[in-house]
Amino acid sequence: MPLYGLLFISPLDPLGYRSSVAAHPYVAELLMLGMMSLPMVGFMAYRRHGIGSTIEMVAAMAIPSLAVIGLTSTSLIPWLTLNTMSVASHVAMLGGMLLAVVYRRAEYAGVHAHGHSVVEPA
Ligand SMILES: [Cu+2]
Repeated sequence: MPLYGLLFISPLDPLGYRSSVAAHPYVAELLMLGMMSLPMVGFMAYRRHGIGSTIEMVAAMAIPSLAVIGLTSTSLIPWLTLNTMSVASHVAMLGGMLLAVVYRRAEYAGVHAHGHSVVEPA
């Protein structure tokens, strides 16, 4: 998110990118999803999680977020508007991540036994 935010304050294009994403909120939300997924891939690699777990975590972020974006575009839910889409998308994303962690709690909780070097007590 911080890197994504930097896109909005480029001295080379102080208004161009900001105004173009403001005009295309769905594209902006999809870009946000990408810009939050990439660091997650890096973090999962840093934590030595496998490619399967990484794909699962990114899916857990993306699927709820994409569902919110899709639902927003249908106008089926009165409170889900372009004004609330981003917050709802992030809440859904957090919920998806939480579900993934709870579902794989043995992998995410406690001692990592899948590649991390664990410091043994002296
Ligand atoms: Cu975000």
